[in-house]
Amino acid sequence: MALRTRLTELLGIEHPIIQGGMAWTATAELAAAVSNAGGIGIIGAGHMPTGNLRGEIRRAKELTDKPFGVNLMLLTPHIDELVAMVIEEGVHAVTTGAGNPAKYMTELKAAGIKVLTVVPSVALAKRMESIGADAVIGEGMEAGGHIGDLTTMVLIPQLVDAVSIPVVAAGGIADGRGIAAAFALGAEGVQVGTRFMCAEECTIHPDVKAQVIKAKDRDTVVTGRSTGHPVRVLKNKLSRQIGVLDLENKPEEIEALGAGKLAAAMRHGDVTMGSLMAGQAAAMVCSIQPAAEIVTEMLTQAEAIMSRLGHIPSEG
Ligand code: TUI
Repeated sequence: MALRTRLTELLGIEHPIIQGGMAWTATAELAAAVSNAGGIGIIGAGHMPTGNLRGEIRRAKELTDKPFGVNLMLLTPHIDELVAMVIEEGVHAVTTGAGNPAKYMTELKAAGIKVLTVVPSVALAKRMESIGADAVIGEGMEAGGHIGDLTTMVLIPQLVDAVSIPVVAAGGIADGRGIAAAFALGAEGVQVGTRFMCAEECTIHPDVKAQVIKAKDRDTVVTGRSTGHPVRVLKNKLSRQIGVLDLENKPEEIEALGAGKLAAAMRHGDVTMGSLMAGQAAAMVCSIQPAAEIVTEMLTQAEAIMSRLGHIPSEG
């Protein structure tokens, strides 16, 4: 059985699973592995310099013939240059995060790139639909990294009611139960981040993968609210220090303390003073597996649940 939706149609993919474009985490290797497994892999640009991202895109092209995409993190200062380069290189899809991509929509669409924007609210979803987004990814606050303030359970049905373009659910989805739940809410696909951190092909430091696997239900915390950019991370010494600065309302000190800390964790394995961005679903990640196995396992479980519930989405 195949879960075919307007999202699989839009992206030309087999399964309605988008791999979250996590900065310093979702490299060409992970993206290509997810695309080869029939979902769509997304390279996370984060604050990456233009030349590095170009290199990642070219490597992904060598590793897969399937559609893949790039996540553009709109807070990065050289975003204009990144957009121009992504258009020049040509990718199938762009997901955007941490801001409003209105400025870039026309040029991305004109280049034939599918644009899926992460939205934390109904208002932004409507605006994105009105300027031509191909789909919206509703991300609940269960997610890791930079988050909005609504939960997935509450955000997704409201988005489905508010827009006509496909809605993808993100935040807290790490197994087939999450996929089935997202479909029950009206989503036509899911975005999965944290579980793919523990894919074999994910190039983050093994000590970070170990922290994700070890995590229990209450092991993440939202820090940096006073900066206006709240971020969910696994609790550690850094998150405790930022928590104190948050209480003291010292956003500049938080920005200074946080600088470079995502790379420190993901690349160098600093699990004490690095920024361990991960979602609440870390508690549901139990092992390191090949990306293809993660995709198959999630889909098999989702399909079993959906047929048990008597809801089998029709083909096409
Ligand atoms: O972007 C993410 N997650 C991220 S980005 C990131 S790198 C970073 N590091 C430190 C501080 C900030 C970012 C780590 N994780 N997820 C998608 C997402 N987008 N979540 C929330 C939003 C969002 C928020 C506001 C999207 C649009 C938005 O619009 C505001 C507006 O301008 O209307």
